[in-house]
Amino acid sequence: MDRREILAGCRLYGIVDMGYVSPDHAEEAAAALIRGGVRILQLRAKGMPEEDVRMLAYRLQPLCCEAGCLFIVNDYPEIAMECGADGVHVGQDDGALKEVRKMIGEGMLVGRSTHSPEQALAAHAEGADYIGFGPLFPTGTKPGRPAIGLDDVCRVGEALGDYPVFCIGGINGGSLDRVMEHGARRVVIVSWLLLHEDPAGAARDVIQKLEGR
Ligand code: TZP
Ligand code: MG
Repeated sequence: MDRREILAGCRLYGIVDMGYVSPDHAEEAAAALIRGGVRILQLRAKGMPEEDVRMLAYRLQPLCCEAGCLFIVNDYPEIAMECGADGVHVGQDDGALKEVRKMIGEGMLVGRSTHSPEQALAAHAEGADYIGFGPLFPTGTKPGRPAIGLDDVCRVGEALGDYPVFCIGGINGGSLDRVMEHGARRVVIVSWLLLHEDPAGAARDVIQKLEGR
């Protein structure tokens, strides 16, 4: 299946965030999320030396590929291209999307973090394949980034139609219903899944809820 077709069907976006996972357990964390039904998975390794990120990317890419799960590398378009990832994820401070697209080409996916409706619409207009929208709630995974709350979720969803908007930030089994009540159809959940005693089961439950709407 085409990358963008797989992306269109993704409701839960998983992240192997190296702030929560020891390098020895990266595959295990990825495999659990994939077992739970995650079909888009990002490697996020803030503060790690580039060489270590590259090594992890080379380890996770085949695992995702075999499972039919899109593999996205945070911050490093070059590593994403080298290891055969499906795409790259960049933040607001990572330069113009046009430049990233020029580097990776049309076939690979590019995602952008957005923190306001204006940024969300801009990323869409600039050709991001999907956006993260948040943090909805305060989160230790992205410290110092103010929560934007739930009020704009519906507005962004309505403005962008079927375009993949993944709500992110502080979402867990307890807050998911409220996030969905505000119109979210897709979410990224990081720490709650990675620290869960049964990440696969928890991911499965989340996907079931999201697909039920
Ligand atoms: N961007 C906005 S919030 C966030 C990122 C990467 C972290 C989300 O992590 P968690 O643990 O699900 O709150
Ligand atoms: Mg970045």
